[in-house]
Amino acid sequence: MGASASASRRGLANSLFKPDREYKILVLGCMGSGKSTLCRHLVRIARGIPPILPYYQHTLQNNVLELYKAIAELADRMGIGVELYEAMTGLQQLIASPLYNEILNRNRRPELPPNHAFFVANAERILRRDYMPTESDLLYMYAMTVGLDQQTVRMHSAIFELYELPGHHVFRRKWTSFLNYTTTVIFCVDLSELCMGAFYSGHLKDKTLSIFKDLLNNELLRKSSFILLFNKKDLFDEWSPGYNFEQLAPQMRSGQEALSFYRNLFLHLSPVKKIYNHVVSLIKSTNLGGTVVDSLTTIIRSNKENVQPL
Ligand SMILES: Nc1nc2c(ncn2[C@@H]2O[C@H](COP(=O)(O)OP(=O)(O)OP(=O)(O)O)[C@@H](O)[C@H]2O)c(=O)[nH]1
Ligand SMILES: [Mg+2]
Repeated sequence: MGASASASRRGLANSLFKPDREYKILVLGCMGSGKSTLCRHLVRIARGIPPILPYYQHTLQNNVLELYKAIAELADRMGIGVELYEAMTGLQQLIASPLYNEILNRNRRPELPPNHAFFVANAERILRRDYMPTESDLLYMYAMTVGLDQQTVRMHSAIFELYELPGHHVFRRKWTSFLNYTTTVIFCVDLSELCMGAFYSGHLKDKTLSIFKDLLNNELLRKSSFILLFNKKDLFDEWSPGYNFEQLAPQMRSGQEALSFYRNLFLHLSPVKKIYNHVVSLIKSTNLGGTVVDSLTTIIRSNKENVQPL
């Protein structure tokens, strides 16, 4: 986005937000759908200063070690390369062996941790003793959120209380306690799920849609507005070619058709509420937090009377 566009957005937002008003934003979605990644984007935009990078060193190194374990276990389950990996002493040999490629060739990517390709490519650098994370490394990092993650950010003279609630099903049972006085729910949907068997017949079946439906129907969120972020478009684009989407609905011929169909299922859940929505890749494009800020601005402008400050 150019300087003048962001300046005009800032001007618009400044005229809409009352300086001393606070807005409660709840970031929800299934486990791993991108909630923390989004919050980091928003905080980065709002504060304008880089995160404290050394703080994330061990999490990223742990992501590499988790990957090592996952490759070895998956290879074991697939009955390949057992001898190979037993004879190996470290991650680099494991990755350099034909084993990882064989897993990819047999299309078992969804069973590995998210963004394994990034961690495979950068394993050596990340495991170095003097490793210092970069800001772009942080985009690929995964640490399950436990409990409540809350940050206060000031954007355009409005104060946002940003709450991320964890997506794991054990924690989802507690979401209800946090719904009151919510201005806006930002709900993240992981599009890569559409290319996983479990989405059609396993534990992911009807899950994300029904969670979102329950939120829409929740009395505590009656006055809240909703932003849907269909995230991980990059992974979807990588995995969807050749995938059989007829499992989703008959005559789905391409990934694009499947994505539109799935998106409409969400958007048609509420005939009355306008649901703002974006298809994004939180790790590939810049200014994605800005996309969300634009929607928040529009919501607050169009619902000035209805949207509740805290
Ligand atoms: N490829 C890709 N990966 C993404 C994208 N957005 C997030 N991720 C990755 O997905 C993983 C999970 O992201 P998080 O933001 O931690 O997910 P979360 O929703 O906070 O997960 P929980 O806290 O466990 O509920 C991380 O490894 C991110 O790097 C995206 O657009 N594309
Ligand atoms: Mg999280």
